[in-house]
Amino acid sequence: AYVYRRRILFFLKLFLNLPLCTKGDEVRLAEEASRKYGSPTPTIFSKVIDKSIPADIIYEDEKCLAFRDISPQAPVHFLVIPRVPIPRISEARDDDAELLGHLLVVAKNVAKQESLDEGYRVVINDGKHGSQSVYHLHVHVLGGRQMAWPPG
Ligand code: DGP
Repeated sequence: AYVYRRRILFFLKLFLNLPLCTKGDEVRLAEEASRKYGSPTPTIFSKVIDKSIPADIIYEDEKCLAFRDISPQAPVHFLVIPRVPIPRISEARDDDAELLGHLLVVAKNVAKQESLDEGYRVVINDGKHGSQSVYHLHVHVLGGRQMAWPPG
């Protein structure tokens, strides 16, 4: 009965929890992720890259991918990630400059492809205080509504 209950909880978490994340959950996820940082376990984004889990990929090239965020915070919300698993922006090396520039160029091009003609926001969360929850560098692009400032 215990194993059965664990399995039910696992599937509930898998199919219900993730898409229903609240802001509080994001902070909790970030705290959990920051504790795990340094683990050799590939992140969920490695699985997006190797296509072992489904994602709505809207652009890809030899260096990066763009795909829609599973928990969109705006009418348009996509992520741009490098294929190489840099855990976070603060861990990028100075000689990653070309790759980092490429991610921004792709963010700009995909925003145009998504018709974000009125503007959009580009965000990189870093570490616990930045509420980073997935330790594979990603650039958020959010648009399709008026953004507020300052962010929470
Ligand atoms: P951050 O808090 O900056 O680490 O943002 C991580 C984002 O990644 C968050 O907005 C939700 C999104 N995300 C997490 N897991 C998945 C997934 O499996 N697929 C997709 N498409 N997005 C995901």
